Amino acid sequence: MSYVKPVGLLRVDHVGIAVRDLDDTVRFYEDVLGATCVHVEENAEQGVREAMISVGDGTTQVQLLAPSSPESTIAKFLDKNGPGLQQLAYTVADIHEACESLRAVGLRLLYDSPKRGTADSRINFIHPKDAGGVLVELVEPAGN
Ligand code: V0V
Repeated sequence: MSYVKPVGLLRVDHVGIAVRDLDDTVRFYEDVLGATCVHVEENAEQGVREAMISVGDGTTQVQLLAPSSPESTIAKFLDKNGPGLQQLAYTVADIHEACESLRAVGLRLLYDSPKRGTADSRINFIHPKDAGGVLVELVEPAGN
C-alpha cells in the first residue's frame, strides 16, 4: 500500500475501554489506581455513557465507555467480548483532511462525515479490519 499524504497523528488522545458499570469503574480508577475522573457525559448518538480519566499530565486519557441502550455498539462489544480495550484514539489537527488521506488509500471510514465526540470534538473511525484489528478513532478537539 502506498501512502500519498500521511495523516499526521499528533498524539494518542485516549484509549477506550468498554465497561458494564460506569460508576463502579470510575471508583476503581480513582480509589484504587489514583487517577482522576475529569469529565462525564452521555452521547446518545453513540449510545454511551462515558467518563474521561486523566493520568499523569492528562495529555493522554482513558475513556470508560458504558452502553446507554441495548442497541449500543458498546452493548454489542460487551456481549461478544466482555469488558476490555475497545478502541485507540489519536488526535489529528484536521479531521476532514485526515479522513480524505485515508480514503485516498482505500481505507474504510465508518462515517461519511465526522460526528460529535467527547466535549464537542469531531470524530471518525477506521474500520478495525482495515487497521490491523484495532478500532482506530481520529479526534479533532473542539476549538481547532
Ligand atoms: C468489532 N470488531 C472489532 C471491534 N468491534 N475489532 C476490534 N475492535 C473493536 N472494537 C471486529 C469483530 O471482532 C468482527 O470481526 C468484525 O469487527 C465485525 O464486528 P461485529 O461484532 O459484527 O460488529 P459491527 O460490525 O456491528 O460493529 C463494529 C464497528 C462498530 C466497529 C463497525 O463497533 C462501530 O460502529 N464502532 C464505532 C462507534 C463506536 O465504537 N462508538 C462507541 C464509542 P470478525 O469476528 O468478523 O473477525 S463512542 C466514542 O468513542 C466517543 C463518543 C468519543 O471518543 O468521543
